[in-house]
Amino acid sequence: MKTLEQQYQVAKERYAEVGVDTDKAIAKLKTIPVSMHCWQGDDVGGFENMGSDLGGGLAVTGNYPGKARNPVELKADIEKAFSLIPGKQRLNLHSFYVEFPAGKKVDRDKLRPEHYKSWIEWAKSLGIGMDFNPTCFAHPKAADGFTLSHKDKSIRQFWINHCIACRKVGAAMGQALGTPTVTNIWIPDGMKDTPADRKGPRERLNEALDQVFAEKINPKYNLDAIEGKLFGVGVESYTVGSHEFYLAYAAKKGKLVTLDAGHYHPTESISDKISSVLTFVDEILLHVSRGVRWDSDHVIVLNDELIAIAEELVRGNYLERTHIGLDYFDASINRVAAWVIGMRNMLRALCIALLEPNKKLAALEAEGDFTSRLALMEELKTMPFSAVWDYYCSQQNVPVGTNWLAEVKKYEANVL
Ligand code: RNT
Ligand code: ZN
Repeated sequence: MKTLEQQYQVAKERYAEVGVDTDKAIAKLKTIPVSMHCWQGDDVGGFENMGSDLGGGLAVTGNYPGKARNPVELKADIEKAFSLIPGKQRLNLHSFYVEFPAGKKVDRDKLRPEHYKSWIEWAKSLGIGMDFNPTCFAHPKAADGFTLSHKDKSIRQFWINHCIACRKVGAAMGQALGTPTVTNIWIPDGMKDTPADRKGPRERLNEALDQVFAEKINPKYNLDAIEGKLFGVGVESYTVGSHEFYLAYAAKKGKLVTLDAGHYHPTESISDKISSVLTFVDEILLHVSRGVRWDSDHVIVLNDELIAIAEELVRGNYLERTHIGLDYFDASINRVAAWVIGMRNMLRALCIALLEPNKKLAALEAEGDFTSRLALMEELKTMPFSAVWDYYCSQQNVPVGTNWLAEVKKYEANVL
């Protein structure tokens, strides 16, 4: 049996034949952070204990034992996952994972950076950046399904204030950690059945966003992203914050557009949207997810679409303008494993994309030699990228192959 190093050398030669430098690909891969979503760890529960349903068209299914019940458990689970993922990643936190000092609970419109002190210190100790999200669901004031576009001015104002508070928290995180926090706004607002007035809520949302973003924040600390959606369970007929709505808003007002892989018609893919959107906005946030028949938020697998997303980022030289985050929640399998599988798949897809001789492919295309382009693209699918990936994992001191699974099983038995 050849050692990993020997297998890597063979792969390196094969890739060199098609003009790809595997060392360079690995060096680049090391620099791409993926933001891991905290909410896979406890089924989008949060720590406020409001007793409110998740709502907002979000649904988590499964009852696998061992979900994190408090910040200590969640942090430990996240650290376990990180220890099995190569490279340095980020953590994406939702605001309702707040930690209040005993007896000092405040509502979401009054959140302050100090409420996230423990998360920030923890991230600092790990040397990672953080991203952030207002939580405009699972709250009594979101119970009727409307937030920033609510017809009641006082409820609308509550959510505006929540989003303003979250931008400030994001800025504090970004400043403390020395890397900008992307604060992403997603709201559930929409209708189950055909609305008579599509315009009113959208006009209110436009005005609300202007208020949310009124204060300028240094982009070194905080970046604002807005996430559209086609529909959700219970909001099948109309979503106020649609893709077009936010795309137009972001292009006009200089915000980041969030592309969630589950938020479009099932036959649409976000890989094709990246170059369109980045022609008009400076930066994007990705919520890499996997919808099965609907926006079901399955764990991402290494399928054609995931690879296509990574390829687009590499081919278009978009990595510096793209913040990659994951967004899924599966409660039917071990939650730490769900993170590890998805994160490793995202990174593996990036590894494959970095091993593509894209200059060569583009040259063939420019010459009009589509025959050779197809032939080479097909050949690439069975090139030995796994030897490069395994070698990278060993270099990063994380388990190679499925060896990480034994670690998770041990953790499940002893801790979860
Ligand atoms: C919902 C959006 C949103 C959420 C998270 C929890 O459809 O995708 O990003 O999944 O905020
Ligand atoms: Zn999302």
